[in-house]
Amino acid sequence: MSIYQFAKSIVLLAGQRIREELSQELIIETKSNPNDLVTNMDKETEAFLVSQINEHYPEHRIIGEEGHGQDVTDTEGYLWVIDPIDGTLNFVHQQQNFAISIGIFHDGKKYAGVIYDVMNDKLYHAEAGHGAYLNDQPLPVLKDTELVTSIISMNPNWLTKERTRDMYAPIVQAARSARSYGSAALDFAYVATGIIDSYITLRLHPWDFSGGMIIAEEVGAVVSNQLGEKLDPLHSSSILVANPALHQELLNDYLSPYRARLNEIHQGQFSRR
Ligand code: 2AM
Ligand code: CA
Ligand code: CA
Ligand code: CA
Repeated sequence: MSIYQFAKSIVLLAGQRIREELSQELIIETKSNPNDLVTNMDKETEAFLVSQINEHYPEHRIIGEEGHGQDVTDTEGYLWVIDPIDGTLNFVHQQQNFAISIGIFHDGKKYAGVIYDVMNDKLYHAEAGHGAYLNDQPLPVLKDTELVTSIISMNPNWLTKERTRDMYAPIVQAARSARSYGSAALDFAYVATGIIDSYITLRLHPWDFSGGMIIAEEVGAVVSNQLGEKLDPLHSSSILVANPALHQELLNDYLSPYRARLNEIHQGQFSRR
């Protein structure tokens, strides 16, 4: 079995475990603030994935949101970047609209991405250079769109903050419409399938974007930070993902006037809440 096949198989197993345990009462704790939740299922799912990887590929290294991986500071060899439950708030409040996300890199290069929409049993996956799939269906390359006919995804929180309102309100205003799904991984998957045309957010961690970046780029999406720079699996970043024409329009017409502020935000002087 290839590493790619193995990754898909353990994600499907992890999803099955989550579905089976959904009726059991969750243990919910807070992390950085009262709205930043983690449950026993986040931790158990990450522990399961990490133990499976360790057992089959002891030399591979792992970064996981819940800390079951290692402290990784370089990208040598195989690197797994794991979010056991992306969309924990959706998981807790809705028992749906959450995903397992994995991005795998080899010597710093993209190798494979897997995103599993657990409750809808939809597996988005891609091996770099070999196209992206939803379950067994190949995903077509994205068509270019203009903002006026595009649906974008953005968390409305960004429109309530003084520091970001003037940057993002014109985008929402000019777009055909805006959505907010509450799972970064699913946002990437929705761009990859053309359900939305762009996903724009100010701060994601490597486990939020790694799987999605690899899948979205396979269908021709442009994935960068909001300064147009490449993402790196070891660092948190702002995110702009869209089909090529829309990516360029958003970058040139809407975000580049705010380069100075975005640079400041990138240097970590802005906290999300
Ligand atoms: P999580 O559910 O794995 O924590 C919700 O808008 C999206 O942003 C989810 O993908 C969520 O991932 C992520 N997210 C939640 N809190 C965040 C934070 N403080 N910084 C960055 N990303 C966050
Ligand atoms: Ca979290
Ligand atoms: Ca996440
Ligand atoms: Ca998570």
